[in-house]
Amino acid sequence: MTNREIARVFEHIAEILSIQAENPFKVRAYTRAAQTIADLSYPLSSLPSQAEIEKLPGIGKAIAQKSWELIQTGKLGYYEKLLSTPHARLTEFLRIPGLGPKHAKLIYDHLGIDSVDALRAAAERGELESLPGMGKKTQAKILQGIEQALKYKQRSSLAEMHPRAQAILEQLSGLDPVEQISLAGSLRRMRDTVADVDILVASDQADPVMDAFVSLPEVADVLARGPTKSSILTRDGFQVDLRVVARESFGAAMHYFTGSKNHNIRIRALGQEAGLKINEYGVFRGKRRIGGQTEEEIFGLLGLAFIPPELREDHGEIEAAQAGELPALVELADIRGDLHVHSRWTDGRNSIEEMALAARKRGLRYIAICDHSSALKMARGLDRARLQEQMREIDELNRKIKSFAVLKGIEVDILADGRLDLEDEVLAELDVVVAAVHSRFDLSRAEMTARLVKAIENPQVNILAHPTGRIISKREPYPLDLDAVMDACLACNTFLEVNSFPERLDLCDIHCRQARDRGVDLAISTDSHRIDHYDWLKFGIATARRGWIEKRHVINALDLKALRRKLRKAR
Ligand code: DGT
Ligand code: CA
Repeated sequence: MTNREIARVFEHIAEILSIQAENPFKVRAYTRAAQTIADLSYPLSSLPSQAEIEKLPGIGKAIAQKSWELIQTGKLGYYEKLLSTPHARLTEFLRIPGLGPKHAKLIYDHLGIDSVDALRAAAERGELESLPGMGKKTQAKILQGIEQALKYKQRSSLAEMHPRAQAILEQLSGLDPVEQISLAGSLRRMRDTVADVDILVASDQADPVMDAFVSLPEVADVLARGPTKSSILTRDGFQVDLRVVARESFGAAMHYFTGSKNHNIRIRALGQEAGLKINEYGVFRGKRRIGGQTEEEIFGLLGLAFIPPELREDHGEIEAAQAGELPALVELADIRGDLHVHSRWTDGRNSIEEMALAARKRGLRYIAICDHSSALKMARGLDRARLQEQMREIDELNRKIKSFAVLKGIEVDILADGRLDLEDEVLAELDVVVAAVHSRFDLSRAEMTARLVKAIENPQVNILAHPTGRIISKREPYPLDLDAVMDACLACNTFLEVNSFPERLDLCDIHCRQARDRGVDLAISTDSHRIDHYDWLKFGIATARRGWIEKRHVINALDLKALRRKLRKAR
């Protein structure tokens, strides 16, 4: 069974248990285990024993035992028993916004409804409104939730959504009654994919803000227009939720609606231990409100330093904050150069000079021109002769251009057997060698690992580009023993890339964290094919920040002299 399949079993168990109103701690244990397993970089089934599974974070004995049973037999007795209850079918209802486990069970218990189609029909006939504790309003909300769930099952990429959200934010921030405004939700945490856009406004006049929001030019459909919350559907098909709160609650609402949910649950529990109630309105001791205007205040009342949004996943950030050991995350301004840039010589749109000047204008001090090698025929990859011609152009440019350096590089293809697409003595003339896989994604895990390790061990190679080959929502990472890859990097002083290309973000956040833990340094690169692609650097930075990466882990945060030293040592 794959990690995904195992994680799915545990997620489903958690959902069934929540509908059965089981102990919330038990439900959460399964959710956490599912998350841990889904995020692993190697197959759970490669672990030799139940005891090894139990060592994973967030997996206790009972779940380790169930994992082992699944791996050994492909089945799980406990799960099969749950599946035979009617509640297993009701988990479909949890995909409907506004419909929680309690209502799911209530609807089933009273009406015997166990499918979304039947639920929709019942809601349309008005049969839900008479159920205890429901009413017309809830019924309408469920109906709307069903429409929504059917329309938008997919998540969009961060890079696709971020600029659109920003555009909406800018239009609203100009309004008079808007005192403060911010993105919230997964977009503020800079997750690589997001389901919707969450925006938060502080204002004492919600009405005009809501009016402006639902009449934005982007709006295709108004899903809800309320005094504190409105939702729209944009023309390009994504949902934006706007919440307006009082200024004194802005920090509390920001914290709550930024999430993640798992992080919030932990923070609320910490509050409880300290005798405090923390919700989206503020921090309360008994009836008395003692904070909530800023997020800093909330963390402060718990004795914690400010936790950057990118870290709020309950992946250890709360423990780190308690110990005073939060990482000093890398920032956009730390970056000195870009070590993966294309030009018109292959599939880029701009000349080397244009790429250089645009980078300098953005405050960078160097770029490495890394065009493709000849194996990549689609991109008119460079052979030895053209590469040498390109190197002469770069020499000339460097004589001309001031306070900036263009490094000679290549994005050399890694052939199926791990050899490179250019001879070592050609590569030796370059400043930076970036190696990448662009073909034969079908190798086995062992073959792919050996292929990459061989490239990493080549003394000419400095950086492994987009190491896992994933294309967000389109192509899974190829099977790979990333631990072995990282060990090879460490042994040979080779670095891993965080590719900022919107569909890649590869390494991903979790793999960045793994690199940090293993001591492998990173290059955060844009892979720009035209000058405006430099904008993508912020997504690479965000990905690295989500992986707890600090400036000291990033080789292109070094100035040119230190970078050259670092690279020379590697070659
Ligand atoms: P998404 O939309 O799936 O990309 O991810 P988020 O994190 O933006 O999730 P969303 O939009 O459903 O909710 C925004 C935030 O609101 C979420 O990160 C945390 C908070 N939140 C939502 N539902 C709950 C909840 O049931 N409990 C708690 N503690 N927080 C919640
Ligand atoms: Ca969201």
